[in-house]
Amino acid sequence: MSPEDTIVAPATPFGVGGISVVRLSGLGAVRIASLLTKHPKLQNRQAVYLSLHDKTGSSFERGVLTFFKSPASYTGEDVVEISCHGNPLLVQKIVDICCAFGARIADPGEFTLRAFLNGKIDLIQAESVSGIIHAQSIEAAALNHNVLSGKLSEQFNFIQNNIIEILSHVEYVLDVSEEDLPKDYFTKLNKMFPGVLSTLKKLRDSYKIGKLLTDGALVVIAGEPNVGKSTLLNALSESNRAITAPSPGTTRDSIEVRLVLDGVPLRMVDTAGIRSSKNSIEAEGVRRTKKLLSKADLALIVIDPDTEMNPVLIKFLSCPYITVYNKADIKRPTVLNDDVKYISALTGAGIKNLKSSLRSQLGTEGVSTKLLALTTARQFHSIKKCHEAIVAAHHLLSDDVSELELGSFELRSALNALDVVLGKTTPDDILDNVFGAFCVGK
Ligand SMILES: Nc1nc2c(ncn2[C@@H]2O[C@H](COP(=O)(O)OP(=O)(O)OP(=O)(O)O)[C@@H](O)[C@H]2O)c(=O)[nH]1
Ligand SMILES: [Mg+2]
Repeated sequence: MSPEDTIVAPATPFGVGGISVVRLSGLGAVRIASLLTKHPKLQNRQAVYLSLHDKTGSSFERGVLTFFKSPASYTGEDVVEISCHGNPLLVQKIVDICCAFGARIADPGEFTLRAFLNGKIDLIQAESVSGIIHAQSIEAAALNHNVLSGKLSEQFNFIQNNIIEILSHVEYVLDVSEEDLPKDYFTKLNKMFPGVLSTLKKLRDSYKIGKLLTDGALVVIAGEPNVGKSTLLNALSESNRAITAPSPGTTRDSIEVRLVLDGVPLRMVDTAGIRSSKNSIEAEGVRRTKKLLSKADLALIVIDPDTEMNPVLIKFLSCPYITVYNKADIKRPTVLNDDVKYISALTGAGIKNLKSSLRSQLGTEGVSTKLLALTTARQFHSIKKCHEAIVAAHHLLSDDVSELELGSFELRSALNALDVVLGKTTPDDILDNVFGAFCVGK
C-alpha cells in the first residue's frame, strides 16, 4: 500500500437500492472526480448534482458529489463521495472509470486504515468502526459508538500517563546514589499504583460483558427425549420455530434461534433428546450435543416429572448450567430444590423467572447504552499483560532499592503492551488482522 495511491470502492453494499455511494480518497480524488463530471472545481463540503461521464465523454448517469478536503475527512485525505442510483452495474461503472483515471480499488478496511495512519483515530477506535457495522443489537452498537468517540482510548491514555509517571520516578532514582534517596521515596511510589491498578482491573473484567455484546452467547437446551426442550425453545423465543410432538425423538438435529436478551445477542440451540443408548443415531445426537455443550456459555438442562438429569449429560457438562424442571403444570414435586427452576413451557408459567436466571448467569444485567468495555480479544490480552506487569512492578517496587531495575523493566513491558493496543508500535501483521476483517469501502 502506498499512501500516494488514490483509492476507490463502493461504500454501500452490493445490490439494488435507492442510492449507492462510491468513495474516493487520496491525492488524486478531486482530479478524478473532475474528469468524471467535467466539473472544474468541487467546493469543500458542498454537495453538487452533476452528470457523470465515461472515458469517451458521454454522460451515463447523474449523481451527487460531496467533497471533504484534507484533513477534515474520514481518512484525513481528500475524499469525494459519489451518490448514484442504487444499481450495482452503475456502481461498477463508476469504480471502473475512476480506476481508468488513475485510482485503484481499495483493500478491505483501507479507508479506515488510512484514517488510522493519518492520526484521525487510534487502533482501538478503528476496531470499533467494524464493531458498529457488525453489531447485532443496539446496545452493542452503542458500546462501539462509545469506543469510537474515544472514551476507551482515554482510559488507556490515563493508564499510560500514570505508568510513565511511575517510571520517571524509578528512573530518577536509578541515576542517583542510594544515600540521596528521599526518606519517603517508597511511600510516595506505592501511592502511585492503586489508581492505575484499579482502572486496569476494571477494564480487564469489563471484557466479559464486552465479549458477550460483541460475540453473543451460545445457550444450549439439552435433556432426555420428550421433556419439552423444543417447547421451551419456542416459549423463550416467543416463536414457533421448533416442531413439538408427544412422541419422543421429534427433534433429530439441533435447531438454532437468534434472539436478543438485554441487548446481548443469544444463539439459543435446541438439541435432539439424549438417552444413554447404544443406538447409532442417538449416539450421533449425543456427539453433537456434546460438541455444542463444549462451546456453550450456558446450558439449560431440562428434566420433567418422569426423568432425572441424564447421567451421560452430567458427565460432560463443563459450562455453567441451569436445571429446568418442565411440565410443572402436570406434577410439581412436593419438595422444591432452590437450584432448580420449575416451569411449564406449555403454559408459560415460570418462563419470566427463568429469563431472570439466564440474565444473572450470563451477566447481562450490566448492559446499557452508556456501557464502556473492552470489545476485542486483542484489547483484552494487552490489558491483561499490562495488568500483570504492573502487579509485578508494584511488588518489586514496594521497599527494596535493589529491585528498582527489575521494576523498571516490568513498567516498560506494561507500556509496550499498551502501545500495541493503541497502535503506536504495532507490527504489520496485527494491522493486517485488524483491517482485513473490514469490508471493502470502509
Ligand atoms: N403438560 C405439558 N406438556 C408439555 C410441556 N412442555 C412440553 N409438553 C409436551 O410434551 C411433548 C414433548 O414436547 P417437545 O417440546 O417436543 O419435547 P422435546 O424435549 O423437544 O422432545 P424430543 O425432540 O423428542 O427430544 C409435547 O406433546 C409437548 O406439548 C409442559 O410444560 N406441560
Ligand atoms: Mg424436540
